Amino acid sequence: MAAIRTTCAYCGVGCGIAAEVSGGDDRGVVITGDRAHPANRGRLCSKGTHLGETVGLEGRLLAPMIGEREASWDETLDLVAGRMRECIAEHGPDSVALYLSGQLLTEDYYAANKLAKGFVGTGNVDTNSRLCMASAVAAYNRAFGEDVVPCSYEDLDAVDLVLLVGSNTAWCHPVVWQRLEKTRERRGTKIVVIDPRRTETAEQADLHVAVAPDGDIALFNALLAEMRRRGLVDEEYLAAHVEEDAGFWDSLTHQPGIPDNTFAKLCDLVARHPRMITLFSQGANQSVCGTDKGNAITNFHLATGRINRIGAGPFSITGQPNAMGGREVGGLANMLACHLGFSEEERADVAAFWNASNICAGPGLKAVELFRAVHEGKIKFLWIMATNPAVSLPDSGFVREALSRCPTVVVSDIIADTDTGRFAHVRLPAHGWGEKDGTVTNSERRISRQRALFPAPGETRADWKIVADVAARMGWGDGFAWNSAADVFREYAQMTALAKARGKVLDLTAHAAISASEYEALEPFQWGGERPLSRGYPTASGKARLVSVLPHAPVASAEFPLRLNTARYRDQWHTMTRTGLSPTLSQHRPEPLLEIHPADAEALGLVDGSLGRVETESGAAVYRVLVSDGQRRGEICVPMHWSDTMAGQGRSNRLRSQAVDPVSGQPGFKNGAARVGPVSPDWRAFVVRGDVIAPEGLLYWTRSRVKAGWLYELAGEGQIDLAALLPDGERLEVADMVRGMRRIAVRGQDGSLIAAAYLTRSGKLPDRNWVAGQLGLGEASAAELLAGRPSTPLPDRGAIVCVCHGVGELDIADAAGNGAATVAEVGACTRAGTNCGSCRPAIAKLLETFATLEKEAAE
Ligand SMILES: Nc1nc2c(c(=O)[nH]1)N[C@H]1C(S)=C(S)[C@@H](COP(=O)(O)OP(=O)(O)OC[C@H]3O[C@@H](n4cnc5c(=O)[nH]c(N)nc54)[C@H](O)[C@@H]3O)O[C@H]1N2
Ligand SMILES: Nc1nc2c(c(=O)[nH]1)N[C@H]1C(S)=C(S)[C@@H](COP(=O)(O)OP(=O)(O)OC[C@H]3O[C@@H](n4cnc5c(=O)[nH]c(N)nc54)[C@H](O)[C@@H]3O)O[C@H]1N2
Ligand code: SF4
Ligand SMILES: [Mo]
Repeated sequence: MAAIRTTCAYCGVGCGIAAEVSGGDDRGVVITGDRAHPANRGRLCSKGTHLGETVGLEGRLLAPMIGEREASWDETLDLVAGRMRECIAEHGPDSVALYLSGQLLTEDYYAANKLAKGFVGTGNVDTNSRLCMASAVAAYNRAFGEDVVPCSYEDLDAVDLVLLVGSNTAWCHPVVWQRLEKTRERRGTKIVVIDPRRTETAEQADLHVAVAPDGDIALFNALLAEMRRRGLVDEEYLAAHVEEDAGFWDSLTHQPGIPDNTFAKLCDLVARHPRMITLFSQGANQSVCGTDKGNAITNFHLATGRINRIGAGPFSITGQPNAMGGREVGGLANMLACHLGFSEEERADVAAFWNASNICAGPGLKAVELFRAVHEGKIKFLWIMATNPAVSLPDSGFVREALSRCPTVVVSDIIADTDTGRFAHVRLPAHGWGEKDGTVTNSERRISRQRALFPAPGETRADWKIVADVAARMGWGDGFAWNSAADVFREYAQMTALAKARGKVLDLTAHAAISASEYEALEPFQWGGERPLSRGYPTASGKARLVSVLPHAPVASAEFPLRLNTARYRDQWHTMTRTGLSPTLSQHRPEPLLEIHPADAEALGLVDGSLGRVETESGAAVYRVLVSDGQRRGEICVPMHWSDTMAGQGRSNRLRSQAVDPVSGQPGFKNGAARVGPVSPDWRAFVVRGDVIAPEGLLYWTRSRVKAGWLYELAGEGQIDLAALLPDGERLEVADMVRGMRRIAVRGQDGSLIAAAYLTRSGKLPDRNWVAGQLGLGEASAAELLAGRPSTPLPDRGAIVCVCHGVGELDIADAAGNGAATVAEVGACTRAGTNCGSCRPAIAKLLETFATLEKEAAE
C-alpha cells in the first residue's frame, strides 16, 4: 500500500512522516520518517516513531457532550451559539473569549481567529503559545519589526558554533539534535549548552555553562562587551543595517555571573567562530524577563553581524507542531492576522477582506490576564480548543477556580476525560492527528501538510469545521462557507496580500489560487525563504534595532529558599493525554521526579527514591525524589507533565505563580521560590489492573501505561483497604502482619491475571516490570504471582534505556564489559540506539560513567 505523507503530531521540528495504514477497524499503522521531507530527511525521534501507539480510540471523545449527556451536533451547536449570542447581547463582545493552541492546524486557527476578531468583535482570543514563545515573538518584533525567524535548518548543517540557551534539545527537539550531531561529526562544530541543569544535552556539549536562573541577560551583555573589547563588533554591518537605543553600549556593564575560566572559554569559542547560531527555547522564553533575554541574544547577533549569513543567527525554536502557524494567522491576542496590528488602516483592511460585521477595536487579553478576567466574572463564555489549561497554565488552582465560576465553558478536545474537560459544560469531539487534514508551520517557517490516515471516528469533526458550524448558527455563515481545509488555506494565502502590501515578509500570495488537487499534493515549502531578513528589515527605516536590556534579579525569600525550575521529559508530551497512552513511551520516566542536588537532599532528609513535597506560595505537590548532581545547589526541578487524571499530587502548576513578562505576557515557568520537605508514608504499594481508577485520600499516587493496562504507585498513612482497589475475580492472597506485607492477585474465569496489588510497610516491593507483564496472561502460577517473580529468575536488565528495542542499563553494562566503547559499538551488540536514536545521549552518558568507575577502580 502506498504510504501517506504527513507531519508528526508533536514538536515544532515538524518532521515528515510516511504512514502505511494496515487497513481494517484496528487503525493499525506503520510509521516511518519521510526521507523526502527537508525537516528530518527520514529521521524520527522516540515520540514520532511510536505515534502508532496513540492513534487508537482508547479514551477518545467521540460524540458531543452536554454535561455528562451525549447529544446531537444540532442540539449542541444550537446551545453553544445560543449561549454566545446571549452573552454578547447582555454583556458585550468582550465577555466572550477563545483560548487556542499550537496543536491546532493553521486552518483551525484561522477560522477561530476570524470568528472572534472579525465577527464576535473581541480581541480576546489567545493561545497556549503565550506560555511558549510569546517572548521570542516580542523580541523579534522589537529587533526586526516583524515576527520572523531569521534562520533555517540548513544553517544547522553549516554552523561552527551553536549556543543552546535554555534548550534541552536532545529531549525536546531530538531530530534537530541529531542533525547537529551530524554537523559536528562532519565539521567539528562546537556545542555550548547554557542551562542551570546539566541535562543530557549538556552532557554531550563541548561546554556546559551552568548559568544561574535568569542569568542569561547578564551573560550575553558581558559576552557582547568582551567581543567589543576584542574588536569583533561588525561596525560596517551596524552602520548599514542597525539602529540602537540611546546609551546602548554604555548599558553593557555587567559581570557575566559565571566562573571566570568558563567565561574565558566561552569568549574564546565565540571569538573564533563567526558562523554561530544561538538556538533558544523555554529557558529563555519562560521567564519574567524572557523578552529581554531574547533581545540580549538578537543584540549579540546584530552587533557581530552574525545574522542573515549561512550558518549564523538567533534561532528561536518553536515547541508545538503549529506554534508558528498560529503566529501567522493571529492566534495571539496582540496581533490581528497575517502579522497585522490594530491601527485604523490595518483594521479597516482586515474588515474589508473578511467582509466582517464587527471587527474588534484592539488587542485582547493575554492568557494569564484572560483567565484572571474569567475569575473576576468579566468573561462569561470561554471556548477552549486543543489545550489543557487546568494543567498547563501557572497557578492552576486559581485557573480551576476561574473555570468553575465561568457560566459557559466549551472544550473542543479529542480525549473524553481531561482535567480541563471536567470543568466543561459542553465538550466538542474533534478530529485527532490521524484524522486531521490541513497545514502546520514548523520552526523554520516551513509549511507542511498533515493528511488524514483514517476515517473520522464517531461524530468527530475538524476543529475549523466546528468553528464554521457555530459561526453559521450565529448568522455569519457567509464568512465561513468553506467546504474543505483547502478553501480555508486559500483564503489565508490570499489574505497575506495585506501583509505583503505593507512590506512584511509573511507572503503566501503565490498560493492564493491553489486548487483542491494542488493543496492535496502540496509539498513542504518555507515562507520567507532560507534567510528572510537578508533583503532588509521590515521596519520603517529598514533597519534592525539594538535594544538595551538589563539583568533581572529574583528576590530572595527566607521562607522559600530554593529556586524551582520546571521542565520536560524525553518521551512525554505536555499533559500526557496522548503519550501517556503509550506503554513504550511510558517506560522512560514512569513517575514525576523531584531532581535535587545531593547536598540539598541530605540537608533536607531526602533520599533517592523517597517522596518529597514541594511548597510555594501558590500550592504544594509531591514527587519521587531523584538525587542528582546535575542540579545546582539551591535549585530543584520538577516535570510539567502530570495532571490530576494521571497522579494525585504531581501537577506542577499548583506551584507556579501568575508572574509574567511585562512585554510578552509569558509566564515565568522556570524560576520561582520554593521549599521542600520529606514525605514519610506508613506504607507503599503498587497495583496493576486493566482499567483506570482514581484513588483518594493518599499521600501520593501516579499511574503509568503498561502493555495490558496501568501500573499504579501508591503511598499513604494509616490503614489502607488494598482489596478495595481491585476488581472482582478469583483472589489469591498472602499477608505477613509482622512485616506489614500484603499481596493480592486477582484472576479471571479463564485464569488470566486481571489485577494485582503489593503492599509493604517497611520492606521491598517486587519487580513491577515482571508483574505488569503478567497482566492479561495466564502463565504464572499462584505462587509466582504472590512472590511477584518467576520461579526461574529472569536476568535483571536494569532500567530500560532504549525503548524501541527494550534494552536496559545492565545490558549496556554487559556490552561495555565486553569491550563496547562507543554508542555505535553498544548498538552493534545490543541494538540499543539503532532505531530512533533518542536514547543515544543516555547511552553515551552511561559509557562515560562506566569508564569513570573503571578508572577509579584501577587507581
Ligand atoms: N519530549 C518532549 N518534547 C517536546 C515537548 C514535550 O512536552 N516533550 N514540548 C514541545 C514544546 S511545546 C516546547 S515549548 C519545547 C520546549 O523545549 P525546551 O525549551 O528544550 O524544554 P524545557 O525542558 O521546558 O526547558 C529547557 C531548559 O531550560 C532550562 N532553564 C531553566 N531556567 C533557565 C534559565 O534561566 N536560563 C537558561 N539558559 N536555561 C534555563 C531548564 O533547566 C531546561 O533544561 O519542547 C517541545 N518538544
Ligand atoms: N510548569 C510549566 N508549565 C508549562 C510549561 C512548562 O515548561 N512548565 N510549558 C508551557 C508550554 S511551552 C506549552 S506549549 C503548554 C502546553 O500545554 P497544553 O497545551 O495544555 O498541553 P497538551 O497536553 O498538549 O494539551 C493539548 C490538549 O488538546 C487535545 N488535543 C490534541 N490534539 C487535538 C486536536 O487536534 N484538536 C483538539 N480540539 N484537541 C486536541 C489533547 O487531548 C489535550 O487535551 O504548557 C505550558 N505549561
Ligand atoms: S523531533 Fe520527534 S516529536 Fe519532533 S517532529 Fe520530529 S519525530 Fe515528531
Ligand atoms: Mo510549548
